[in-house]
Amino acid sequence: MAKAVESSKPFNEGEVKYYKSTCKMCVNFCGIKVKVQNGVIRAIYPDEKRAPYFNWGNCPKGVSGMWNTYNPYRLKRPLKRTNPKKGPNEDPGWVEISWEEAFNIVAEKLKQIRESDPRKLVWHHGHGKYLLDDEWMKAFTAAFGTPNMIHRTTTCEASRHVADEITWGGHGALPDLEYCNYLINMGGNYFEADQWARWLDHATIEAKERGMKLVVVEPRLSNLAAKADEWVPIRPGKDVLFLLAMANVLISEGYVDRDFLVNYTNAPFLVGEDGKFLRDENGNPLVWDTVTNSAKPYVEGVVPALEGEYEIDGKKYRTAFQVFADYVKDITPESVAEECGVPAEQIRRIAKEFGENARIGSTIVIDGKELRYRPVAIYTFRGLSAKEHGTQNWRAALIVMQLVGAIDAVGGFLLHKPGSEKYMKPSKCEYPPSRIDLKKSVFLPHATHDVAQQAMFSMLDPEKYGFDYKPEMQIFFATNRPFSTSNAEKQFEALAKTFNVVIDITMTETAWYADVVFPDKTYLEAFGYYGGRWTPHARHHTLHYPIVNVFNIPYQNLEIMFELAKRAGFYDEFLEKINEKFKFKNPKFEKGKDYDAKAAFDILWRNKTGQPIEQGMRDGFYGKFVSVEERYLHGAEEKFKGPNKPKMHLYCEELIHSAEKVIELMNKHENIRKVFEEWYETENVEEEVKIRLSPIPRKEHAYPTPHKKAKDYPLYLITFKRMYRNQSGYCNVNPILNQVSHDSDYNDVWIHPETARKLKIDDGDKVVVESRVGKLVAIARVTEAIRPDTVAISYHYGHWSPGYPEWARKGSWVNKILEYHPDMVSGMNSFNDTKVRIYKA
Ligand SMILES: Nc1nc2c(c(=O)[nH]1)N[C@H]1C(S)=C(S)[C@@H](COP(=O)(O)OP(=O)(O)OC[C@H]3O[C@@H](n4cnc5c(=O)[nH]c(N)nc54)[C@H](O)[C@@H]3O)O[C@H]1N2
Ligand SMILES: Nc1nc2c(c(=O)[nH]1)N[C@H]1C(S)=C(S)[C@@H](COP(=O)(O)OP(=O)(O)OC[C@H]3O[C@@H](n4cnc5c(=O)[nH]c(N)nc54)[C@H](O)[C@@H]3O)O[C@H]1N2
Ligand code: SF4
Ligand SMILES: [Mo]
Repeated sequence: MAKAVESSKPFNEGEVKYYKSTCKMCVNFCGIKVKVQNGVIRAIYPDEKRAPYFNWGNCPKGVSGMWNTYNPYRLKRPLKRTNPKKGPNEDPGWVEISWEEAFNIVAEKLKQIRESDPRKLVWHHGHGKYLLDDEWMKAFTAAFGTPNMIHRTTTCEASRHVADEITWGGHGALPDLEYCNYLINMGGNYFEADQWARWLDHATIEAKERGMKLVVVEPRLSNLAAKADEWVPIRPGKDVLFLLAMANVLISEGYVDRDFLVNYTNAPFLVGEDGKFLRDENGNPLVWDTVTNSAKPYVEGVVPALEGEYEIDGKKYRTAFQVFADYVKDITPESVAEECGVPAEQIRRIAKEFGENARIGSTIVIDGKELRYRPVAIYTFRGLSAKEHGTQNWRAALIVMQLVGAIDAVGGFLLHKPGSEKYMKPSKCEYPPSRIDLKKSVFLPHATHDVAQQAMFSMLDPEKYGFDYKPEMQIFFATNRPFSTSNAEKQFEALAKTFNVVIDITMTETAWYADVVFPDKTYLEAFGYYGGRWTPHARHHTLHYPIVNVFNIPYQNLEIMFELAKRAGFYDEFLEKINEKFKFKNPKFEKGKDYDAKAAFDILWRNKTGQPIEQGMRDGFYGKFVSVEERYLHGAEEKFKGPNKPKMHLYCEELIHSAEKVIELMNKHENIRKVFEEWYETENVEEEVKIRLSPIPRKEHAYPTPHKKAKDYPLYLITFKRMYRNQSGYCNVNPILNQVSHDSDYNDVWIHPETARKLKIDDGDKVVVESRVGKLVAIARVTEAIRPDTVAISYHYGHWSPGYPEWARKGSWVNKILEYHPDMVSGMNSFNDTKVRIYKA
């Protein structure tokens, strides 16, 4: 192991020092206090100074994070492949090379590609975004000249973001837990995962102690569901039916915030029979003015009608609200109960409780300001979004919250930076696609986030998607991408065809396919920045910096990028792009000058916080609390309220325009239709496009492709994360986390006792779980914490890279049996839609 350990004095002698820093074992960016003695990290504690901003404690990953840094299986020196053949069973024939040689090999390749066609470089990062902030990578790829920089968002939660963006022009929102009285959580798994977990955990418990009711709607009894007042074990994928039925009850029982819908949303806009808005000659959408009884733009003096049908120039128009109300009129709780697997009375009661608790019309005075008070919210993370119809699922929840006016009200659902109209327009439906991930192309028209899983599929057959180029080189920075997607084995085939560079801390499966591997420093050894997690009451920036350097690694990630840019001849362009992307004002990067990580992060920290880097290295963060004004009056209130303002989208008309464009292009280019036929296993593609790009969520969105097509596979498969593991890599080589959480060669598969009995499976039996794309072995865990028609297997396990020690290669790789049917709106990868059968191994 490390020299530092061998030469250290006895464990508890010597001066003790504490360093305030930021944990990057996951994406919560918690405050930590690192205890160092004799130059060795002895313990990690939560930082009490960070508690008012975010985390009160740390999770098991956080407190054992040093075991990842003091890990003998880390990458320590650059490696070069000597066997050109790539495969899971091919020995790469690694040889250790000098940093000098590694930089030169990679820079040479970069130079070649930049001269021939820079688009042939594809850059991927995952956790790398959060180690550094992705503007650095955007600058690197822009300076190089490739459009192909791909973050992981569609393998994460992109459809939730896109639903937010097309509805309110921004993404990221939180329940206002300090005031909320009724929270419905639809599969947000924040006692095991989630990106805001270390705030949501204590904020939820405090809210519950204050009397908030918590209802968890989820097929699996998550750790959060176990703490809820009510667990509603819904059938996977049917949440959209539950939500539409809630809307039915809210409307029929009169729990409708008419003032909110008229003044903040496009609910009063007039919709024609083609589904499009009636507009004036300037393109302004029209409402029915009840003062003059005529169609007008919503300007001063106009009082729009919320509901109704109107005849204008011989044509019929209904308000958008009326279109939605008519659609859900027959979607009663009784009509969806069986499909949801939830009794009608329960759906009806929850809807009424939600409506009642919303206190429509009420206000509250805080700090002398009278504010809208609607203390109800719906929350999710990947529960509603990690699916083929993820965007429409979350749209349904956003509509329910609009109906009762809970958006941006005290106790309701608080938006983060709403109102960007660029998101609320029809897509340009680019064809041929410029980016290898098909982002914003005709295939995935509203994919405003990077389509992580698609790049490999595109590379396997570029002509199919209309590309006129074929990538030749891929760089992976802190991501084990192909391992974490659907149909994961297939993903690796594309990796065998390109020149690959991996910057990581362990020999991941992706690294196993590399030509050159660069070791990286960990978050306890390197500088790193990320804008911290906002909460309703605070904002903060987070920093980490070198505390130790266990293997004396000379460069960290950003420095590797600087070095490559220098040697490949685009260093000055890189620096210029950094200034541009970050919008640096003072200080800025200067052309021709050398920067190490400290100097670079000093520039960043000063621009972000106005403080020198020494402040960040003392506190690990820089934060401020927000005023009541900022918290409640700068969001929806400022952007959408009243006449002459853009409106929040109850009705996403833009999707109809996008659908028209998709169909037009599809009729010109046969290959587009072919791709849709393959993705969605249908010949009626036109109808399918219209349903997927529908302006309001529909019943059809409860039926992802495998639910319709995998007839011989009776059980729903869902996946989830575990508290002791992070993502696809590096907790498996943390001996504490590995042993504590998992000492079996296989994952558990959760099976309900009734199902187990029928299948003659006992607790602890070895079983085969088989889908249409693959099978795996798992251990039956017979439990009432799952629905009888559903089984659940966790992510994170089943590593097979021979670069990991044997004990780190345990568990079952669930991703290899997940089917791939992307969400047409957002490009989201499908994680929770697969159907399986199970039998004894
Ligand atoms: N079945 C199933 N699949 C899932 C999920 C699920 O819940 N179920 N979750 C999905 C989600 S939400 C996501 S975001 C994706 C994530 O999937 P990935 O893209 O695979 O995960 P990342 O977090 O991006 O990458 C983690 C990588 O960063 C490396 N790393 C860690 N620290 C450092 C460092 O300091 N420097 C460098 N260079 N490397 C470092 C790790 O070793 C590891 O290889 O997986 C998705 N896949
Ligand atoms: N410990 C740990 N924490 C992490 C991470 C990690 O890897 N490990 N990763 C981080 C990242 S990148 C992310 S994106 C977040 C993800 O955080 P979450 O989204 O909160 O966690 P997941 O476990 O991915 O969420 C899937 C949840 O959806 C439920 N679910 C599945 N199908 C359905 C359905 O049809 N309906 C409903 N209602 N629920 C369903 C599952 O039971 C599961 O609890 O976690 C972050 N935090
Ligand atoms: S929740 Fe994430 S950031 Fe916080 S301590 Fe745990 S691993 Fe670290
Ligand atoms: Mo994620």
